[in-house]
Amino acid sequence: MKKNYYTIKNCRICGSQNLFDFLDLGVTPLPNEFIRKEDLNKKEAKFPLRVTYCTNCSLVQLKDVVDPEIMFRNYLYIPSSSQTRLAHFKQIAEDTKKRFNLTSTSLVVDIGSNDGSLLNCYKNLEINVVGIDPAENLVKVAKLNGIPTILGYIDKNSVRSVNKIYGKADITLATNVIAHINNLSSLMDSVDQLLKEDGVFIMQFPYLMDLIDKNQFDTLYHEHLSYFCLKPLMYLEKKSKLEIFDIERNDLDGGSIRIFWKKKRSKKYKVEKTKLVKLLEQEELFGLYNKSTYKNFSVRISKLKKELVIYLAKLKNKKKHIVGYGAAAKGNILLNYFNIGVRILDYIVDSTPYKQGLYSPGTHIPIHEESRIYDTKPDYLLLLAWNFKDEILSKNKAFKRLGGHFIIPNPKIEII
Ligand code: JHZ
Repeated sequence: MKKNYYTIKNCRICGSQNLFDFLDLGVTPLPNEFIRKEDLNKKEAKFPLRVTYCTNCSLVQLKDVVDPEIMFRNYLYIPSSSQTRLAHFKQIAEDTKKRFNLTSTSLVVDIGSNDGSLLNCYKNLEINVVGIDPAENLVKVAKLNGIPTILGYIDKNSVRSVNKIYGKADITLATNVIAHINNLSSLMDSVDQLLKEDGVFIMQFPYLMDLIDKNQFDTLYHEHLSYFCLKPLMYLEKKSKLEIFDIERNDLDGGSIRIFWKKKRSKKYKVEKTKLVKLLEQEELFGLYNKSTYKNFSVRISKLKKELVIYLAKLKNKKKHIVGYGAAAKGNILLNYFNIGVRILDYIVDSTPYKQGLYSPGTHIPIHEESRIYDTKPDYLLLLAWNFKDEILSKNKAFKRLGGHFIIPNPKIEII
C-alpha cells in the first residue's frame, strides 16, 4: 500500500535540520475523520502525531506530513456551527472594509473558504468575493449559498483561474488555514500573484504564545503542520515578495493573531516597526525561543492527562453520567491521547448537522444533536470545544439549573 505520509528532516520555513522533538501524541486517527455506523468495524487509518521545534527560526511544527487529499477532499468541519465565530467573521469584514476602503468594485479572495461563511459577510457589504477550497462537499454548499468558489488548493492553477475570471484582489484572506499548508514559500508566491499592487494579505491563526501558555495541546494535530509566532514569519518574509506591516491579537480560538502583509514595493501602508519589535521581545521574554519552554509544556500536558483521567474515573466510580460537548477536531485529539472512550463518555453532542449520527474517530463515541442532553440529563458535560466556553455555557444555563456541571479541561481542570 502507498505510504500516505512522510517525515520531515528540515524545518519547513528556514530549512534547518536542528529540530528538537518535544511532544509525541501517539499514532492516532485523523481528528476530522468521523465514522459512519456501518464502517465501525473497518480498520481506521492512523498516523503519527509528533511535534518538533526548530531551534534556528523557532517554528513549532509537525514531523509527519499526511497527504492533504486524505484530509481535505471531504471536510466535515464548518465555521458556521458557532455564533461566536460568525460574529468574529462579521467583525473582520466590517473592520477591513473600513480600514482598506473597500467598495463595490473591490475583490476579496478567501483561501480555504470552507462553506463561504466569511465571504458571505463581505458579500453582505456589497463587496465582490471569490473563495478557493479543496473540499468538494463544501464548495457545493458555498455555491448554493451564492459564494463563487474555485475547487482546489491555493496554487498556480487556482490563482490563474481567479485572475482570469475575477481579476486581482484588494484583499486576500487566510483565516485558520496557513497552518494547513506545507509549502509556505509557494503560498506567498501565489498570494503575490493574487494581489493588486497595493493589495493586502491578512492571515489569522491561533497564536503560539497562547497555545503554550494555556496548555492548548489538543490543537496540535495532523491538519496543522505549523504553529506560528512572529519570529519564523520574519524568516518567511525574507524569502518572499511580501512584507509584514501590522499585527493584531484577538481572543478567538483561545487566542489568535492577525498578520497584515503588503507587497514589498508598495508604499501605501506604513510598517509598524515598533509594534513588531515589541512583540518579538515579548516572545523572547515568554521563552518561545527556548527549548526548555517546550520541554516544560510537554511535562504539563502529561500531568493534565493524569489529572483528568483520574478525575473522570472517580466520577464513573460514583456512577455519574458524563457526555462530551462539541465533537471538535481538538476534542478528538484529547479523547484519543487521554484514552477516553465509551466507558467514560455516553455520547458527544455537536451543533454541526454533518457530524450528527456519526462516531468519533478512534474512540467511536456516538455524536448527537445538542438537545439530547435535556432528554438524558447527564451529570457532567466535558467541554471538548473549550474555545467556545462562553457561547456554550450561556446557551446551556438550563443544564446548570438542572444541577449539571461542566468540566473544562484546560488550561487546568475547572468544574463549573
Ligand atoms: P472548532 C477546526 O478545528 C478545524 P475544531 C480547522 N483545522 C481549524 O483550524 C479550526 O477549526 C479553526 C461544536 N459546537 O471550531 C461545533 C457545538 O456543538 O473549535 C464544532 O464541531 N455547539 C479548520 O474542529 C465544535 O463544537 C456550540 O454551541 O477543533 C467546535 O469546533 C458551538 C459554539 C460549537 O474547531
